[in-house]
Amino acid sequence: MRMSFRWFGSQDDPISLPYIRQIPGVRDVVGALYDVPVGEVWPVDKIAVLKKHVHDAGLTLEVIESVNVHDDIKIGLSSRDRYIDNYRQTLRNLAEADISVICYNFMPVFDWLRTELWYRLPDGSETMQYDRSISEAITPDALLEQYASEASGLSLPGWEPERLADLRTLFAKYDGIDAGALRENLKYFLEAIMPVCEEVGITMAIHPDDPPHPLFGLPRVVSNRDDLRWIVDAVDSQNNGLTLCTGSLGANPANSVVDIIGEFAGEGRVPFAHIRNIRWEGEGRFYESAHLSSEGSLDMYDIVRTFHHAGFDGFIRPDHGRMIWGETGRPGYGLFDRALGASYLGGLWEAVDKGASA
Ligand SMILES: [Mn+2]
Repeated sequence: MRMSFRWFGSQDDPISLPYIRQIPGVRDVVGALYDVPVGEVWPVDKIAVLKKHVHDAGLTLEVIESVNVHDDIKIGLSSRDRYIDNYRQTLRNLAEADISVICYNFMPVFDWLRTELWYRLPDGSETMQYDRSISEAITPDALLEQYASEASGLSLPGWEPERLADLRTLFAKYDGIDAGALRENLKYFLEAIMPVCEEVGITMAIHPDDPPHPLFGLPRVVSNRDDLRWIVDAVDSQNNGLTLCTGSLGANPANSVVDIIGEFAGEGRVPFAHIRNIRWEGEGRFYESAHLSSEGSLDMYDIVRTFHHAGFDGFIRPDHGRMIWGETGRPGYGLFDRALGASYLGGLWEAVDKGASA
């Protein structure tokens, strides 16, 4: 297991690499280029600069999160082939910098979604919360406005204003795209990029839908065990893998996160894991809790143990954290609570590891 930490780059992350270097057990940074428009090729020189920044701080960069997939690919428009060509070139360019894992998602229009970015917990910390009844009543435009005014001036990953500038046009393009069509478009994309992945040694790791259900009438096809099974079987290559995000899958109590880990990590199809906890608050409601089992609804010991038993040797990162100790910044991505999460997960791993060999 390699413990990693997400970083948004020197331009846009209030947290510096030297701070990340001081988190016990963390040696790997999960990074991305944020100034390349979705669908364009990531330039070799920009990747090299990112890599150098990370290395100069005494850290390594092998995981990219995310190389986003252009909506034309998800919709299956004829323009997709050009974007797929670009994606293939990006893969080659990243492989030149020894990148081995790429996290991506196939959610139409929106990435993750929360209805409250600063939900106050009884201990005074703030965290993100989701309430399905609110998401079903709000318009995407209103949500976008809420995020823009509440995100402390920092961009939110997956909610890039330029990409979402013309939401109505984007929504119209998805007209007639149901779950079946979206799935076939995912398969088309994977079949087109897998030969390059196999050639250059990159494993793709699809991130589950967050939250794991359809939104705004748009389909979602990465929400549960059967969806993951379909994806893994649709293109049966070891380079076609999953980002096992416990908080995303776990938001639906019907998903047995532990069983899903056992199944897919056991088959060696999980190169990357986001491990975080959530607290169910009733039908369609949850908030992102501190990582400890006692703070949320997921059993983190059971989760880590299942990864260990499956022989997991990929990358892990604490996912989102609460905002604590007066820290401000990008919701979910403060330093303190994620560092606590990394320490806690590292401790669980050591305990399981030593127990297994005792
Ligand atoms: Mn995640």
